[in-house]
Amino acid sequence: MTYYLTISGPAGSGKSTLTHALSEWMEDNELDAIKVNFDPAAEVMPYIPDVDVKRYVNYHDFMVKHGLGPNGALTASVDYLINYVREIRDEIDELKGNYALIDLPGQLEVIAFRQLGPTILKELTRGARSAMLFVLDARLASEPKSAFSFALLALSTLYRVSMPMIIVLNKADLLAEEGGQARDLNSILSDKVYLIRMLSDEYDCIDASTLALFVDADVSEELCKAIKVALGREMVPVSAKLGWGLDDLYAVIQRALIGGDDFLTEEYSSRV
Ligand SMILES: Nc1nc2c(ncn2[C@@H]2O[C@H](COP(=O)(O)OP(=O)(O)O)[C@@H](O)[C@H]2O)c(=O)[nH]1
Ligand SMILES: [Mg+2]
Repeated sequence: MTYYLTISGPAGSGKSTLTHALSEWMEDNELDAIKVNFDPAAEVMPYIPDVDVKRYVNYHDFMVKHGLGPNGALTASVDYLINYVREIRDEIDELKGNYALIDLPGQLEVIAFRQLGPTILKELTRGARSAMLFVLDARLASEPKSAFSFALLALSTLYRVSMPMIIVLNKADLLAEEGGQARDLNSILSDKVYLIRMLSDEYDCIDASTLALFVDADVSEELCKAIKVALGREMVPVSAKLGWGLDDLYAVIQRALIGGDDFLTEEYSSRV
């Protein structure tokens, strides 16, 4: 049984870098990771995909033959994948990996704001245990306004896809002190990253109202409360670039998929 991890988040947050880093971490821990490029427009990737949707759709064709701009062509080519989702799933299943890492397109609206994106993901992961890693740039999440908009993006994605979501705060290296280490990333970041602070139990949403983020201070406070309830889950700081925090991320993935701390997956592992 292959577990599916779909990797989503705003453009440039580090989805592809994380796909690469997590697959290497898994391989080092004797788990087979299948890397799936699910972005028809991806040109350079930090890894060699085992399965690549570019085999099924040609993004440039959509621009040239249909006269679409870059965004329109991406949306159209992802929608078009609905015709091939079975084949893609078969391709992944044939590789019999422990995990399939699905590196989703940078344009979040394809998944979060459209109909077909979530349908495709549902078809792709049908019957398999799956979770979504929602990758955010920790440095951007340090600023209250961006933290609110990230939280709302995560929420609108969560409402679209029916799978557990793990928020990954990437690029922790940019916030760690000079010479900082992977150890204790949480404590390094919890002061600096507003999104972590805001979702912590200690944070009183009345503080959000004093930041006057929205037109009405009460709206900021109520929204903060609602976000805490809806999104109040573990967030994992990592650096995909330096490989920090991946052990912790894997433990959270295990809890989301299996509900336990068991290190190994059920089948296919080269260890069992
Ligand atoms: N400093 C730092 N840069 C990162 C990290 N992860 C990704 N990046 C950089 O962020 C940029 C976007 O990364 P990419 O993986 O292509 O993002 P994607 O669009 O979400 O797939 C690249 O220049 C990466 O090298 C990280 O953990 N730390
Ligand atoms: Mg990418």
